[in-house]
Parts: sequence; C-alpha cells; structure tokens
Amino acid sequence: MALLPILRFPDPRLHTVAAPVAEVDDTIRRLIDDMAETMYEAPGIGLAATQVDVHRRVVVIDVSEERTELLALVNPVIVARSGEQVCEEGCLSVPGVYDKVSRAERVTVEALDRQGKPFSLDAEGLLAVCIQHEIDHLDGKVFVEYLSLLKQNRIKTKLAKKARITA
Ligand code: GNR
Ligand code: NI
Repeated sequence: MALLPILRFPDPRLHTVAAPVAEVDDTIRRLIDDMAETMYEAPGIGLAATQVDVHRRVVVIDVSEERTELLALVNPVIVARSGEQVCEEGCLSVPGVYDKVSRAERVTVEALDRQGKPFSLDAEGLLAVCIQHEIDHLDGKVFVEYLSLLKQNRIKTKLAKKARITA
C-alpha cells in the first residue's frame, strides 16, 4: 500500500476526462488499495483516481462513521436520479474551501466491484452527494465549478497564497 499525492485546484490535470477501465486486474486492485489508504489518511469520505493523477474511471468512498464500509466503484454510471438536496461540500483537491452545491437527492449507480463483477447501488443523502461529486471528478469537473466565477477566482487566489506559504 502507498499514500498517493493529491492534485490541488486549479491544477489543469483535474480537468482530464478519465478513460473507462477495460479489465479489473491486479493493477486496478492495487490502485483501489492505494486510493483507499490515501482517502482514510487525508481524511476524506471519497476519492477519485483523477485526484491522484490516474485518469481511469475508479472511485473509492466511505461515508460510514466508523470508517469500515469501503466502497470501490469501477466505471460507475448514474442510471437514475431524483429529487434535490443542497449540501455543504468540500474537496481534498480544494483544501479549506466549503460551499453549498445542489445535487440529486437519490441516485442509482451501476459499477464494477474490485473483482470486476457488475453491481447496482441505490443511494441517498450524503452517499448520493459523494457519488455525484466523485463521478464529476472522473469527468474533469471540480465542485467549485458550480460556484460563481467571482467565488472561483477568490478560491484560486486563496489557494495560490497558501501554496506559496507551504512550498
Ligand atoms: O472528504 C470529502 N468530503 C465531502 C463532503 C461533502 C461533499 C463531498 C465530499 S467529497 C470529499 C473528498 C473528495 O474530495 N472527494 O473527491
Ligand atoms: Ni473532491
């Protein structure tokens, strides 16, 4: 297992559209394990491969309090969505920034598990938010892109300043 470095907004690599995984092999399983370790260490409730500069459609999620319910989704696709919820979101690629985003309240997602077996999952609430947030990453989209351009520019300035201090 290994901790992977997380790309920070506005890194242009965060806008890469990830390619589907052709086969869930040991390389993908190792990626899932490393992403899970990175997510738990951060700590975060989800992580998309895009954030660790691997442009394949792989996501890990754990929204449980105990941090014992790891979900790995390969080639996830939302096949149904309903309702609306507004959640205060954060992102490991945009540290220290939190803002409200409106998303579907319920989603049904189809994906492959770590053995390459297809499964379907009905999610609502925070899990549904996280699934939508992670699939956005795979499509090259960061949650701040839902905010006004004024807010996006303020966030860029703030992160640039912070990067200078921590560099
Ligand atoms: O850790 C995370 N918390 C979070 C909170 C509200 C909505 C979405 C998220 S996902 C985020 C981890 C992350 O950046 N995943 O891409
Ligand atoms: Ni994120």
